[in-house]
Amino acid sequence: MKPVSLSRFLIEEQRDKAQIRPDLRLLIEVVARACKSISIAVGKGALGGVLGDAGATNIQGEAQKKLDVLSNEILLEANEWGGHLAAIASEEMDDPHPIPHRYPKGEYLLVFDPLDGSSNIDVNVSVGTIFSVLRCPEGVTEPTEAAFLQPGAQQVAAGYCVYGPSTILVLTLGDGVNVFTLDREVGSFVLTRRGVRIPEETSEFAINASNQRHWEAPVQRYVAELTAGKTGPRGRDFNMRWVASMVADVHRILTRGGIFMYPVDAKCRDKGGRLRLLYEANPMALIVEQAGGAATDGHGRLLDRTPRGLHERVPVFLGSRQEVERVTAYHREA
Ligand code: AFP
Repeated sequence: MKPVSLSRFLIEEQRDKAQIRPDLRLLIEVVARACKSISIAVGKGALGGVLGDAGATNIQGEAQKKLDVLSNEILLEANEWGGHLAAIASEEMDDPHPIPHRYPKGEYLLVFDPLDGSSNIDVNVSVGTIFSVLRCPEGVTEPTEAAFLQPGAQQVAAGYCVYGPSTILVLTLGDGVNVFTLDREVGSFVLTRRGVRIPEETSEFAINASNQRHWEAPVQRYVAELTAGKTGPRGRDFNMRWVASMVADVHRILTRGGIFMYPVDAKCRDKGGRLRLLYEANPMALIVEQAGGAATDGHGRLLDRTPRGLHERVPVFLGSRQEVERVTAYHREA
């Protein structure tokens, strides 16, 4: 069968299924093109002169890598002229980025983590871009932070691009999850997996086990049962993976199942968690749910939370439905 390009897929979603509007199709194509540029920059490694620290810190108090700043600029420059956005927000910027007055505005808000997992760049481990699309509230012509503070269930689209052995774009428009692989020779994303489903059951979990002493009781209980293996209450052995790049960990789970956990721990309790709700947890939660998985903050559905700030952090439990439901039940019992 002839390969289906991202452009053709989006046109069919728009024309045949009326699933998306022309402006959203344009937005997704522009973001995908920006991800291609980021993939090229990341792929150059030391030869591109963009490894190492940028010498600045972001609002999260994290040292910015040169590629964090470059990726952010690539996404801003690609998206500000198109006329499909009312504003842009990013992990790397304290406040929303207004669309310059010389360009028309559109009905969507774009929020992203331009380069997630950036502590892995200098050691050549997969990193990625995570993005989320919301509608700008009716009548809001100069969107401020408040315009972005919508529950994740309001997202009209979400996706990530993982820069690994191959560059893979994973996308949901609210009607399932589809996977596109970058054909570097042609320079276009090609549909390589349609209608992804996460296995309900899994024997693989992902957590930063070095924080074990800081975990709350439900997480202590849940992980202890997994590591007890065949002779323990779960009656089978489990395996562990932790890439420390959410995009890579989530992509593995989307591909073969698993549960990803970043609970509140003593180190990040005062901030409410480690991962950011708007541009890490929410887009990943929508993708995981659209693929038949589940995503909670330990107590309730992540997509139901109303964000209290652009950079709000939350606990994250997502992946194979049976496991997420189990660890969430343990929180409720506690
Ligand atoms: P960086 O972008 O600062 O590397 O953080 C990556 C991340 O936000 C997420 O991608 C990982 O799952 C998580 O942090 C890793 O956290 P630990 O470094 O505490 O394991």
